[in-house]
Amino acid sequence: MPKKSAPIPYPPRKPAAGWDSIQSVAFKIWEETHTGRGIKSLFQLNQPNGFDCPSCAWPDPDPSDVSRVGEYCENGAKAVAWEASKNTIGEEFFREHSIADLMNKSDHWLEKQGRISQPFIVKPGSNHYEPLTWEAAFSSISGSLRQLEYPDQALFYTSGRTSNEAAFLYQCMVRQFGTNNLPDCSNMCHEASGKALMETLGIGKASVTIDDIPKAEVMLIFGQNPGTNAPRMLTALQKLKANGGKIMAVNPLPEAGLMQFRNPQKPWEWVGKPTAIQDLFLPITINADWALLKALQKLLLSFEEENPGTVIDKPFIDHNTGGYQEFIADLKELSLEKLIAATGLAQDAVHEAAEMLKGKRRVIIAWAMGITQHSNAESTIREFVNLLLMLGAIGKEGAGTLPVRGHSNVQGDRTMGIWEKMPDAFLDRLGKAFNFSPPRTHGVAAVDAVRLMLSGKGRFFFGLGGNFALAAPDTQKVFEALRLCNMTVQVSTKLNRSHLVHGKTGIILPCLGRTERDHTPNGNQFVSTEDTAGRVRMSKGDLPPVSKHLKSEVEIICRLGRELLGKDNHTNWEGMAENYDLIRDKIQEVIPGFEDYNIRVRSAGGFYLPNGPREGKFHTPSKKAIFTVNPWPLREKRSDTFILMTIRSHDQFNTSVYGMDDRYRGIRNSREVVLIHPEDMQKLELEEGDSMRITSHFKGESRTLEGFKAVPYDMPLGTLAVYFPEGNVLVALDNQSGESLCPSSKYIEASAEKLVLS
Ligand SMILES: Nc1nc2c(c(=O)[nH]1)N[C@H]1C(S)=C(S)[C@@H](COP(=O)(O)OP(=O)(O)OC[C@H]3O[C@@H](n4cnc5c(=O)[nH]c(N)nc54)[C@H](O)[C@@H]3O)O[C@H]1N2
Ligand SMILES: Nc1nc2c(c(=O)[nH]1)N[C@H]1C(S)=C(S)[C@@H](COP(=O)(O)OP(=O)(O)OC[C@H]3O[C@@H](n4cnc5c(=O)[nH]c(N)nc54)[C@H](O)[C@@H]3O)O[C@H]1N2
Ligand SMILES: [Mo]
Repeated sequence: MPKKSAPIPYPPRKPAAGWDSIQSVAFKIWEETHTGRGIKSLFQLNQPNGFDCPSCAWPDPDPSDVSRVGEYCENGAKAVAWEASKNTIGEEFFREHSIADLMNKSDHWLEKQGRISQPFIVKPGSNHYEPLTWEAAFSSISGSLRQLEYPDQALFYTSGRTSNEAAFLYQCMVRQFGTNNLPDCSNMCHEASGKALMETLGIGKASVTIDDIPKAEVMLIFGQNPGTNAPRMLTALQKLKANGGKIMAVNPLPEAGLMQFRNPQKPWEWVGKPTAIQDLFLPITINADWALLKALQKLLLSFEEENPGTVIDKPFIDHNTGGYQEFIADLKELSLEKLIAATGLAQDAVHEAAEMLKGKRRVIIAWAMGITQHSNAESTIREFVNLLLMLGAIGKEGAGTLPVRGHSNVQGDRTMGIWEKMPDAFLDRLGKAFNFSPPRTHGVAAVDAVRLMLSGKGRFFFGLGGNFALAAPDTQKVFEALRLCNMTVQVSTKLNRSHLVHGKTGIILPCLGRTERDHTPNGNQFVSTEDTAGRVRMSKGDLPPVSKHLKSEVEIICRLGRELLGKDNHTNWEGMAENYDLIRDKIQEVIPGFEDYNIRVRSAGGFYLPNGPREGKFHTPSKKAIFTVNPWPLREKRSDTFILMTIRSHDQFNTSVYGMDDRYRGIRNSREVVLIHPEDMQKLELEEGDSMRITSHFKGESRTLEGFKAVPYDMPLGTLAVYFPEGNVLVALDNQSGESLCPSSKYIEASAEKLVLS
């Protein structure tokens, strides 16, 4: 049972998935596609020979386990329907709507207009997009790039929907142009996980596969809302429960998806009693997870001292790890009372959590943005590793790390070299395979990209997917930064804010989506992606493209590569644009683990990339897993302020807003809300629905959001939540982790008051 200060009748909590979600999907598909374009594609979704779901990065089951009616969830289905829309944006649309007019429309309205059907340009001084040919687009973009004084004035952003093939060619083109400025959405997402895991375990990825989950005795889920953001994970959790495993959820909010679940693939579960997913819910204070982990470690150590040899896996530690003595010495210095007080949790609840772990070896820790989007995220993640290592819970079935990735191919993009600081070994092999000398100076990550543009040194911005203007922190500064560029280019499927906040010249290049057929003179092509568990699989769209003027991301990059790098450039851009096997041959040459890529990617279910910790091997400099000492990292705040987090609703995929409801949280018809505890409402003399003013504070600067309505919510005292991306206006650019540079989108110190309208 949640330990909380007062019972709260509101809002109603709904079981995740089940009949409601089936109705909701049916509605979206009808609304978006009219003719069943979306329904046809649902049957192809995550099938071994279909396309990879464009929504989250949750792994597919093995081919033998895949449901024949489609391996999908409500939110995957919404993402497909959203992309498979029959509506298009053409010349008339931009003639009718000026950019200033479109700036007044909501983000939902913009994307709702349908797919962009041809390239468009807004010329210096103009307020309207107008059509341009692909030839003119490539020549204008390469002209602008060639005019730069040096290559590091250009920024090449990537969002995580980009395929392996497109991402690999993109970084190859960018590095041949001469820069490592390859910021990506991962910089604002799981960057801290990659860093902390690489240091301690030798690989920045999950150590478990989907098959490990049902085998775990205990699964801890920190700072994640799987019911909304990785719904197919609930099916795996249901299997774990059926096997007698226990689930502990650590989250300031009681998220419905973890409270109750009905499997959308099993109609017989749509009625009747839903499965309770979590066994223990710990409603932690925002960002106090580090303190909880230290408290659990201390309690486990005391259990071990009472019954030596039953809790801590000494043989595992002696054989496989380094740094244990220093870790224990530091742990003993900490005060249990002080740690528990910092968590905001009841003492009993923390003891219950420790009891749940006592004597267990098969333990998995999963986490997402509630952990990574903090200035001290890396310390928390290193404590996950410390806890797992104490129990010997790594490198065996049913045990290990599970950072749950966001975008469907964000992990693959990084494997392909989308990183501002790829190691020298990768650059050496890339240079050899393409006969050039890659630049060695590190590039900039997302937040530094904004700083570079603001300083006037970043003059050109290229976005391969995504919506940088709204996804990056400090909306006003990002807008300012993009507007300072000579040119901004966006490769996109749908209209978004980043098209309206443009450089002196702005260009939109419309591309094929995952669901669509990618036909070249060499026949239909497929691409590939890597999921959260490191499995690579093919993705082949089947729908006819919504417009004949669309190009694949691969072709766009190849055409630009040729135009930019000139006729004498040795890369076979033309060949690779028509035959993606040639790209995969090059990937195989450059990146370890892709041996026989073209053969293995064609096998049902694809193949797993090598993963050291999964096999009990740690590729750190000492070849051991590393215990770390992480000094008290929690921030102090003023007693009269709140800590605010920015979260996702059930009706959005990042900045793509499908609708105004957040069904599982019982919120309807509006995203302009502030979730707040009823006692805090009383203190501020707020009634439900009153307008609020939120002022965030960071290093003497303040930022304001006005007019959002108060919604009483079951959450810890002193915390607030607003939705991302609306809340980004409150996130200071400098409010970021010093290690991975990830913005602290879940920790915004803010004051709140009732907005009195005069
Ligand atoms: N349908 C859908 N699916 C998605 C996305 C989407 O927008 N829509 N986005 C995709 C992407 S890119 C990503 S990265 C993932 C994001 O998936 P999530 O990480 O689940 O997304 P968020 O809504 O950001 O939620 C974070 C959770 O962390 C909790 N939280 C906040 N602060 C803290 C804290 O300090 N400690 C703890 N323990 N918990 C905290 C919040 O209450 C919330 O439940 O989902 C992916 N999948
Ligand atoms: N305050 C706050 N800020 C955050 C977060 C948060 O929780 N709070 N989360 C962060 C996280 S985890 C992430 S991952 C980032 C997300 O940042 P991004 O990845 O930049 O944003 P998205 O909203 O996913 O991008 C949506 C756009 O992508 C385009 N698109 C969709 N499909 C395709 C495709 O197949 N190809 C191409 N080329 N384009 C396509 C469409 O035009 C659509 O409008 O935001 C980050 N920002
Ligand atoms: Mo993400």
